[in-house]
Amino acid sequence: MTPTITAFERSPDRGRGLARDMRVRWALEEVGQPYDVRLVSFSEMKQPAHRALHPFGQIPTYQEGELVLFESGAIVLHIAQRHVGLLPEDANARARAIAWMFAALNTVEPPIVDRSMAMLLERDKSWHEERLAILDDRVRVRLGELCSRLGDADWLDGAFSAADLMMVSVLRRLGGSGGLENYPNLCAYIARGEARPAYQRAFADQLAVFTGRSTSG
Ligand code: GTB
Repeated sequence: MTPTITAFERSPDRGRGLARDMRVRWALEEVGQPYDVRLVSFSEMKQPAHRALHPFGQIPTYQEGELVLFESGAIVLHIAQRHVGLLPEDANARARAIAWMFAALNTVEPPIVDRSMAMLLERDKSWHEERLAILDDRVRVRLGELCSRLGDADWLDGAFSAADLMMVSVLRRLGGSGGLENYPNLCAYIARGEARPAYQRAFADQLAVFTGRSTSG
């Protein structure tokens, strides 16, 4: 059964692949699962029909037959569990990869999102600079810790897995902020993720929504 995901009809990032449908597209490309995309407008996302799929009126959602999922982490985990290629076979290695997925979403992503929300919504506030310094510091702490753990390794724990897919997706949101410059190993890690053919296909497909160009053929 071909799953259907939802994505922004008009993404504010203008096709830079920062909205959370990108990580779902990437996972589906990694496992070779074809999928359909239903584009939704901001107003559609808040209508009852979409809220029946996503209680918070957001993207992405994932529909596969009777199954409806929301939350990009849950969706990527579902894809990784149902297909070969995104999680190790060994039970302990699999548990560690899932722990890293949670770390990406629960420990690394929050300070990054807080920072980007401050840049987006709070720039005109008198306290913006002061708050930004605090948020930058929180991001720096997490990046420093991640940088130390990754060291010279290619991926977080052995072979590429859904953990790396999620961590690279989260770190990409810092692109252009200057926040990654002091961490050459993290920059190289992101570049390794972005160089994967599955990433490239997913990126091209979400960009095509913005440019209106077809990616098939
Ligand atoms: N925890 C949920 C998940 O991981 O799936 C969060 C889902 C979420 O935040 N969805 C956003 C959304 O639907 C899109 S991805 N927002 C509309 C709303 O809440 O009304 C977040 C996002 C949006 C845009 C950019 N950008 O333009 O750079 C980056 C990230």
